[in-house]
Amino acid sequence: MLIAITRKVSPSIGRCELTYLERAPIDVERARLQHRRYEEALASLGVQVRSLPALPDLPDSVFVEDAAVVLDECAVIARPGADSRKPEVDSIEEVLAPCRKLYRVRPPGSVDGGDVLRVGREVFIGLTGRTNRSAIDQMAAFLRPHGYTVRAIPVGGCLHLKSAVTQVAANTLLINSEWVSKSHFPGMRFIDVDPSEPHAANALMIGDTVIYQPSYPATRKSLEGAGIRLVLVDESELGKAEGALTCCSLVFET
Ligand code: CIR
Repeated sequence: MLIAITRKVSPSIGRCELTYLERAPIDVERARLQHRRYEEALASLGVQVRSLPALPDLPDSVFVEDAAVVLDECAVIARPGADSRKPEVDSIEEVLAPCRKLYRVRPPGSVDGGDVLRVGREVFIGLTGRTNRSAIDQMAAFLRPHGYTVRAIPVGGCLHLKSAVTQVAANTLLINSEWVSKSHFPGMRFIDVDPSEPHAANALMIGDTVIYQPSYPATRKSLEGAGIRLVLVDESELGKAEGALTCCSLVFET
């Protein structure tokens, strides 16, 4: 059975980290409502949702994906690149401790879970403003004994690797190749985001269904044309905090 860890939207979300977006007012109630719909979409797909309480002092803590990387055999507690986000890992570590053997990224390493894309036994990790070589080397050492190959992937123009590429079906990646090169993913099939929708590459695959945002109709057509079943969830309010779909949960097998 799949479990999804989520966290309620912090009342301080308006003070979130921003890298590529100008600050715009965030309607906290609307963000909460959209986030509840996201949790309901996960539940409708048979996922058991464990929704953690909001952390008022940690503006970005709704984006639980960045605090850890959970694999079948173990989990890595991340060390987020933004200082304001480093304390987010403590409560996630508590939640994961009974579920997995844990590894921890140590200084000078920093990594956001949003930079980590697992496809089968390959773990692709974006080199970004948040994630550095030291963390990638540490993760390679943790994961190699479990049979994973870790690859460092240059990313440019967006916050995280998974802003640029996510998995949407077996062997199939949804990609914005302006931000990450297809050459790093040999043997994969690709669906390109529509050029008018650069932010459209972040999708959350749950089994054979993909949770996707309604705000990218052109890319959505390509996904549907490829026979991919979509469940639409609007997370546009959290989009103002540079969040998307994968970042709002940690999904793993119980
Ligand atoms: C940040 O800049 O860290 C947050 N405002 C957004 C994080 C989004 N996380 C993700 O895509 N994995």
